[in-house]
This record gives sequence, structure tokens and C-alpha cells, in this order.
Amino acid sequence: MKIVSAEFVLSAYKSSHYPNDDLPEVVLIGRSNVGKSSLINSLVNRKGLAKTSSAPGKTRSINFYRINNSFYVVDLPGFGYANCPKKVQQGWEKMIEEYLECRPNLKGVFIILDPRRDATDVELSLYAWIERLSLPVATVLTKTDKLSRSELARRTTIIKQALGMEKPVLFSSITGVGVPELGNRIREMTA
Ligand SMILES: Nc1nc2c(ncn2[C@@H]2O[C@H](COP(=O)(O)OP(=O)(O)OP(=O)(O)O)[C@@H](O)[C@H]2O)c(=O)[nH]1
Ligand SMILES: [Mg+2]
Repeated sequence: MKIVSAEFVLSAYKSSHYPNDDLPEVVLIGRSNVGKSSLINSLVNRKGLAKTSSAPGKTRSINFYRINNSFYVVDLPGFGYANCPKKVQQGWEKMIEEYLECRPNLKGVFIILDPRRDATDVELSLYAWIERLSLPVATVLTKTDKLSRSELARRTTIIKQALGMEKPVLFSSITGVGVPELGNRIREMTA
């Protein structure tokens, strides 16, 4: 996909704040620090468009990025951030739930995983939930630059089996591997 334009549009904390237009959206969901915001920057080749941090819990609102004036990529706060006060995490969960369940523009979900970590019950229930909502779903394994080729193949098989998913997109924000495939998957979902 050729990126002609990419812009941050707004941050939302509830549905009344979401963009008021009919463009299709895809959303990124995954653990805190897994690389969701970095993935947006790589996709559009713009360092710093989405704010990233080595400390988990950087993204705290639902952030809408409009690409090529034809679709949105939506960045969510990560879940499972250990040092996060319970009340704050519960607030994020409510926010994410409201978005996933009540957004007609939403055309597909990308679940982002770090292949070095096993998928947990949280990811499993996320898959089940998205299936219940009848939303198309794809998986992205990010930070693949951190693993050797053989280790990545081994870990990919384990995670695929645990989640029973289709072929994941193997991605790295550092090397740019997976950017074209991610673009293709987004285009399929938003077409
Ligand atoms: N080596 C490597 N590091 C990455 C990659 N993607 C992200 N990172 C690093 O991982 C850290 C977290 O990245 P973010 O993009 O902020 O992660 P996030 O999922 O948006 O985190 P939250 O906003 O807290 O949910 C940063 O230090 C990034 O530089 C990658 O593909 N490879
Ligand atoms: Mg983030």
C-alpha cells in the first residue's frame, strides 16, 4: 500500500468523542509495550507520529490515525500493564470494550503479540470475544528482530497452536519486515 498521507486526528475516552465520519477502521490490540504504536509509525514511515515509550503504559486513550484519507488505524492502550493501578486498568478495559462493541466503522482487529512470550488466557479470551462480535481478525507477531530465524519459526508454531489462528504477519518496527504484508491485510479489511 502506498502511503500518501497519515495524520493523527484525535484521542478519545468515550464513544461520543470518536470521529464523526464513515471511513472504515482497523484497530490494534495487545499487551502494553508489545509495539502497537511503533507499528503505526513503521506502517506510515513517520517516526514519532504515534507516541511510543520503553516504559509500558504509554498509550492511555483511543487514538485515531487517518491514512490516505481513506481509513483509520486505531491505537489502544495496552492491557496487562503490571504497575498500573487496578482502577486505571479497569477504566481502560471499559474504554476498549465500548470501542469494540459499539463502533460500526470497525472492520477488523489486529491482535499484536510478542513472539518471545506465550499467549495467555487474556489473548485467548480476546480471540473468543472478537469471534463473538463476528469481526475479521489477524495476528501480528512483532519485535521479530529480537529472535533468530529458527527461534522465530519455533515460537511462531507454538503461538499458532495455542491460539488456533491463521498465518500471522511477522513484523518488526526496527527492520521494517512485514510492513507490506500488514498494508495488504489492512487493505483487505477496509476495502
Ligand atoms: N526491537 C524492537 N523493539 C520494538 C519494536 N517495536 C517496538 N519496540 C520497542 O518497544 C517499546 C514499546 O513500544 P510501543 O510502540 O510504545 O508499545 P505499545 O504497545 O504501544 O505500548 P503501550 O502504549 O504501553 O500499550 C519501545 O521501546 C519500542 O522502541 C520492534 O519491532 N523491535
Ligand atoms: Mg502505545
